[in-house]
Amino acid sequence: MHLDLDAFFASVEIKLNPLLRGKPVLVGRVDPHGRLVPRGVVATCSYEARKFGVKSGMPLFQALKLCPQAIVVGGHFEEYVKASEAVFSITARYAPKVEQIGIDEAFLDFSGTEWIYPNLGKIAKKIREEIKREVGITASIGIATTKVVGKVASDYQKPDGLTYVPAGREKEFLAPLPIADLPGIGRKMEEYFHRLGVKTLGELANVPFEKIEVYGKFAINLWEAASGVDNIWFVPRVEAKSVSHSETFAKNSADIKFILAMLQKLVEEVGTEIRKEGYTGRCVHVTARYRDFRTVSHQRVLPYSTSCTKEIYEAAEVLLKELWDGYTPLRLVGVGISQFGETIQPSLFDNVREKRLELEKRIDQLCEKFGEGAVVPAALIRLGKVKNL
Ligand code: DCP
Ligand code: CA
Repeated sequence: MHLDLDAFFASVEIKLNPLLRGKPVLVGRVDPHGRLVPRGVVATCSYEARKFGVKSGMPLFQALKLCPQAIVVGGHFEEYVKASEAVFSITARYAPKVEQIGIDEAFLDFSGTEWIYPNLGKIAKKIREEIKREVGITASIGIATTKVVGKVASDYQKPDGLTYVPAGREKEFLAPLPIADLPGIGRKMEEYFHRLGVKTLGELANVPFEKIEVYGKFAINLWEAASGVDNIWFVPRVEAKSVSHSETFAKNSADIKFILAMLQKLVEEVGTEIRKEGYTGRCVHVTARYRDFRTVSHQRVLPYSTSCTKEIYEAAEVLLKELWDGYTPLRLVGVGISQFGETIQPSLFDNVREKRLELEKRIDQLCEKFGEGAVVPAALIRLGKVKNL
């Protein structure tokens, strides 16, 4: 299932100021201080503005020429983050695995849950209703067996749409759509295929493999995707507020012990940083980059907010094992935590958790006093060895 919020920044602005509802609204890009960038570009716009041909990325002056009555707003980035966090805490109530792609988009993986959710359409409806009720904005959802088709399906009936592509009907669903509807096809690629006489995804899927192969791996990916094969990976575009650390290895590695030791080191860094800042977070995310730069990331929302290295590591290890194929060498791993500031839910384990946290805070103090690495978990000693090889 793929979920994408509609005209996201604009929808949040409209929620903040209901007088804007039904009007063409442009959200301008803002600088890091939250001020509108003069002569800036459109970050996004309401669907009413889109009727005039306004698009995101367009210079504001050009957008205002197309639609002079448009109202320009923006700059409430904290509100966008808050809305995004509220949306993804709703999805976490239902989906066992959420892979957030940007600030307003995620894949919800329901595989293996057929016995609890025999009808995914119903769950999607519930998620959309809860988002509307609790966050006050609309989401479009695509349900399909693969990520690519799910993503195209969530775009299919935007805004406020729900599209379900039954298993086995993927190719048929994609066939009549223009090739530009496939994520990853940019303007140049589109023109190139047009020159070959290929306009729809059905036509793309029917080009013989030999003809695609010569244009390289990227073209092969798109060709496979047009046939409904799942192979496109997405890299997060906008980072929500989070603390994360990553490291590119001196040498690509497929050694699980080395990779887990590296993960542990990065979690230690993340943990130390958030404890120092006094944050606790609920959403742990892990990224792995293959030697060919293919980048995959997974995240998991914990049942409670934490700043405890051990707890973050436990979640991170599971995530890494889920997303890495286990044999292709990696060039980088990263780990982070977000969704700060939620209240800690009391649990039976609170006593144990508190003691663990106390211990970690004491280690932080020792490290501050005697320098980084004064107290390290045994697993990290391996890193020293590997690095010296
Ligand atoms: N964004 C941005 N600059 C861009 C594109 C997007 O700042 N060039 C921001 C603003 C968007 C948000 O990211 O609201 C999400 O981007 P989407 O591409 O998903 O666009 P929208 O959510 O605005 O519209 P849609 O309804 O088409 O998903
Ligand atoms: Ca969106």
